[in-house]
Amino acid sequence: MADDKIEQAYTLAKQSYSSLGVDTKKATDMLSKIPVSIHCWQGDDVGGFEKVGAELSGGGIQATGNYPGKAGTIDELRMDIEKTLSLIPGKHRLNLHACYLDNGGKHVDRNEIGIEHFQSWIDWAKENSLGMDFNPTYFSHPKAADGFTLSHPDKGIRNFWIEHGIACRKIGAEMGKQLGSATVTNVWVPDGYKDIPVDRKDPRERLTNSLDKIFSEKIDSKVHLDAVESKLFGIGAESYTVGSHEFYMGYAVSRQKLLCLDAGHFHPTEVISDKISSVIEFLPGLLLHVSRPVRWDSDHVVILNDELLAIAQEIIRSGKLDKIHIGLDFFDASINRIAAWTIGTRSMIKALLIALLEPIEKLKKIELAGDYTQRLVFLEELKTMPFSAVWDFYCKKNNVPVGTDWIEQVKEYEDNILSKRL
Ligand code: RNT
Ligand code: ZN
Repeated sequence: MADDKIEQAYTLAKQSYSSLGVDTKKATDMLSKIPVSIHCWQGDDVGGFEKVGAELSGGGIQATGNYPGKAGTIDELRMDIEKTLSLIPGKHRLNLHACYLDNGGKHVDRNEIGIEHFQSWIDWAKENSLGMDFNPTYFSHPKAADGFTLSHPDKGIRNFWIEHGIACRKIGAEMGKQLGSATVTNVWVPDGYKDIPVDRKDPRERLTNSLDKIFSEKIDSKVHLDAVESKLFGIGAESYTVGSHEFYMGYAVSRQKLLCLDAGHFHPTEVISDKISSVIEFLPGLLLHVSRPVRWDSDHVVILNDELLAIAQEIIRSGKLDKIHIGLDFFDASINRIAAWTIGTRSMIKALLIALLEPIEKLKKIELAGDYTQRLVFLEELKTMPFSAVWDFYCKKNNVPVGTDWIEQVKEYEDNILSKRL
């Protein structure tokens, strides 16, 4: 789109918003300060770089599709992320899984990882002005093959995974320290039963004990934050998940950990947008795994749908931005992976912008006055306000492509680079 058209459209939009009492400049200034934690695992279908036997992700999560060109090495993944970042406005974060370690070609087991295996990621993140978040990897491993990790009945296996958790916190803390911004290290375990269990209690007790051991060392919250992620079910764990929502609600509140709400980890009609304000008062913070479930925890690419907008509105309207960490969690292997990242991340940022462009105080006043007729009028009207002109202007100002212009660049990258990968 021509530059002057973008400016003209923005000037008109600015006036429309101003008549509602909304300052577009203030909104975009705020937007530029909200980082989105971009997950590394969209780039290679949750494969990682351990290369033990190149197992699939397992643990009840599954990337489907075989679009060519997935990153097969750390260099390729970094290159793909750099390309993606060049198409996304603002400064963001990289969310890395432990299985993406840089082991220099020598196998290192999960309980033996150290900062040395992630130093090249930290250096790279620094060069790219990225903060980093981290995740222990409790899947794709022989010791996770029977579906249990931290709640495993075998003490030896449990200890192995506890050691992994402890190692990951140390790594996360060092990341946060070096990058000058607290790393959120998020624990998700796939533990559960395919069929109806007899004992639902003992595995939960074991999980509690394992987590307590992992978290026993106190780490400065300026460099590191712990999060725990619940789930409803997984493939092969349909009947019982040890780390259910209620389990982690209780755990996070009692231990004052961040609770991670993944949009795909609840019953199909349940939404995380309504949970944000329900839990935030009782927690030191929240981590969101913004995802898109389609009939199940399918991890489709995030798009600008009603729930994404509702999530963004809750983040902004609640005024709790400082306590909410926004992470993405999707992995679609059936489309170009750089496009997947770009679509999902741009949609997240766009949703935040739309939420920032609401006359929140005015809407709250109308609601408090009991004028639900006007409330509905305004909420309906806001849906067709010219936010796209503000978005285009924001992209241009941040030197990233406007509109669909970015797809040409992705095509070119696919032709020159992705298509040549084995
Ligand atoms: C799995 C969880 C978890 C993973 C990542 C890869 O259901 O959502 O967050 O997607 O750790
Ligand atoms: Zn998740």
